[in-house]
Amino acid sequence: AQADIGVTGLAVMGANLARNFARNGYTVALHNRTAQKTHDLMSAHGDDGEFVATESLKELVDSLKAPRRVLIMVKAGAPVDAVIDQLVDLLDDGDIIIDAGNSHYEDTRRREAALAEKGLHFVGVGVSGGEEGALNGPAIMPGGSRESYVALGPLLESISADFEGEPCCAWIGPDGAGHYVKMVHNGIEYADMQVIGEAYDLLRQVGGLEPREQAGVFRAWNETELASYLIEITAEVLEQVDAATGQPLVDVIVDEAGQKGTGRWTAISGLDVGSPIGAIAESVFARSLSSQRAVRDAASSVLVSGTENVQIADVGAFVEDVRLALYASKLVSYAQGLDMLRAAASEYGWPLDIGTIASVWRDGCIIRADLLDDIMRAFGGRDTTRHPEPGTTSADQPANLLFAPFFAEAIGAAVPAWRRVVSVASAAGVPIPVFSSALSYYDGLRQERLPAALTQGLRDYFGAHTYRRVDREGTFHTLWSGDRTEVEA
Ligand code: NBP
Repeated sequence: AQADIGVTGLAVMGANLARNFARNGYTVALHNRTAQKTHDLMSAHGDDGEFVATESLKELVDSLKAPRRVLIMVKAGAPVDAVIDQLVDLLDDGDIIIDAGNSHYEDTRRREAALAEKGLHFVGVGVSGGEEGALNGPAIMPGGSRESYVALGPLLESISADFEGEPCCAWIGPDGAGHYVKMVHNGIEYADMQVIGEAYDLLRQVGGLEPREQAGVFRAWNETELASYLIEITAEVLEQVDAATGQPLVDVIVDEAGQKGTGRWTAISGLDVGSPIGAIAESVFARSLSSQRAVRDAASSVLVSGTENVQIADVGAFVEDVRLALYASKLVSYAQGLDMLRAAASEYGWPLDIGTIASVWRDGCIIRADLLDDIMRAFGGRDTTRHPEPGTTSADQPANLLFAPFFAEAIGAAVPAWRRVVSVASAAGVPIPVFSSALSYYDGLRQERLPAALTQGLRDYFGAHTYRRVDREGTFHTLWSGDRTEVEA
């Protein structure tokens, strides 16, 4: 036995991760259900490093050093269970099964518990960065036991992206924590893309800027605090001209956004853990709305616009307002995603450290951005030994990203522009679900009194759900159908 790690599932992601391990000096055993993929990988990239090609899972397992580390990279769902079932009988106590696909965290929790009973470590690992990241350095979010990280962490850290010498990989927390954090990363990614879309739509419909001009705008924005991978590639996409028609490519792409499910999972989990992640949920809904082609076609002939004729006197000033609205909305979606992590930590008993999680997202993943370094700092920096009580933050960490002095000031400076943009968009009839819901979240947070008081009154009226008072301890009910006096409940 000479291989350091085995990889089973050699479609694009598995093949690239295997090559990444080999290029970093590890001997990698290879396996795929259909052996042809293994042969193809060997003939195309066999000289990337040391590989051991195998034809069966038994052969794969037999080629591994102890504790054996087998990384599964097959289609999420039933295929993962099918591979685990075959591996269980081949492995020994203390061996490690790694699932690096996009599995749902509840599946990971279930698998981890079942395999722990058999003496095996099961590590659900979130991997972000697409095909290219897998090959050259993704962001890696491993869950599972801390013990398993001792044997596995060094391998993962050596293949991850690094940000100024620090690996974009750290132990996240037990059982499903790694896959959960990856899921929330994707939820934030949905919101990041939606706010970019809203900015583009406003610059086009209200500002009158064509895609090619906007490519320059986004390129300039990439030199500001918005600097990020997604802003950078927005410029590339907007600049692209369709060879067949000579039109901007964006104008010939059907305007129905697809989704593979991680945004939906994030929204569902946000509801489950009671975290107000409106900006993220709205970005999922925006994709769903876009895909309702028949309804949209019907609506456009039935629903009037009621818009005002909006004149933009100073396009340059408008562009800057939109930039600030984008930045503020983006901060809110990060604040919501991180708040959701805290709520989930409490729900599932995970000692999640937000500073360390932000550090992992600084490079390699799709949401990589200069902003994440600032977020990491706001949460006390990267400290892989800091494991706050589940659901809490340590003393040096803010209760909400927006309360950190750096971000309170940044969002405060953007608020006037943000309000102008939301007003203009509303008057012009341009849909901005995330810009506007993020602003409402901001205002909801800072409001001294919310209409929730009236909600409580209504709940007490129709359902005797009781309410608390601002001036006295206790729980109260008004006898609505009687003499309307108040009683202590
Ligand atoms: P796919 O998700 O397309 O899965 C194909 C692989 O699964 C092949 O190796 C296939 O073997 C294997 N497989 C299937 Br399907 N059913 C199997 C079964 N019952 N038993 C054993 N093997 C089975 O591959 P991918 O696009 O490389 O993605 C892998 C994972 O990584 C997924 O969870 C995905 O969501 C995640 N991910 C993908 C990206 C991305 O950018 N593509 C990024 C991040 C994460 P075969 O060759 O014999 O059919």
